[in-house]
Amino acid sequence: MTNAQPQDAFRHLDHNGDGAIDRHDFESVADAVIREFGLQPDSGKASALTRSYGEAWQLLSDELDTDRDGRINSEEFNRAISQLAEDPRFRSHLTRTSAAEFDAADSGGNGSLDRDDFTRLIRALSRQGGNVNDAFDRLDRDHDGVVSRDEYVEAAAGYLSGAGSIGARVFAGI
Ligand SMILES: [Ca+2]
Ligand SMILES: [Ca+2]
Ligand SMILES: [Ca+2]
Repeated sequence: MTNAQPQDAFRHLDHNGDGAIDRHDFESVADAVIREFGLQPDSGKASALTRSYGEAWQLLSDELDTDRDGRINSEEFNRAISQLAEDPRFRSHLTRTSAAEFDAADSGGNGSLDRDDFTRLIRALSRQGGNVNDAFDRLDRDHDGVVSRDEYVEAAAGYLSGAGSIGARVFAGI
């Protein structure tokens, strides 16, 4: 399967916008989410988030940083991301990371995010100011005004795996 929007994915992962993906991008995303939801840095939710981002960076850099300079530039990313996105080990990493993001934003702990929680989460995850409302509406398929954990995790974890994925459709334009 081909990835229709590697540029979008690269843009999202390059959180500080310096033109490459490195460890600092993952640390700054974790910090942004932890700050946005007022989590204690040593809490279970914050630790799960920091740990899963750290593991995701490790795996990404092992597979994509071909010249081993500690940064994944867009050429390195585009060359191999579609193949990596189909790797079951990578997908299970993404699932854990997405679940940790969701749990950080689920302040009530009831397994659902309302529009406000979701908007705050996406704003923390992405420095882009895209259309979060549309993304929420596409995710909330039963129109009950909340996004469930399964809906979020399936879409977010599938985001990198190609044009036809729910994630690609949901997060397009953010
Ligand atoms: Ca960066
Ligand atoms: Ca590199
Ligand atoms: Ca719903």
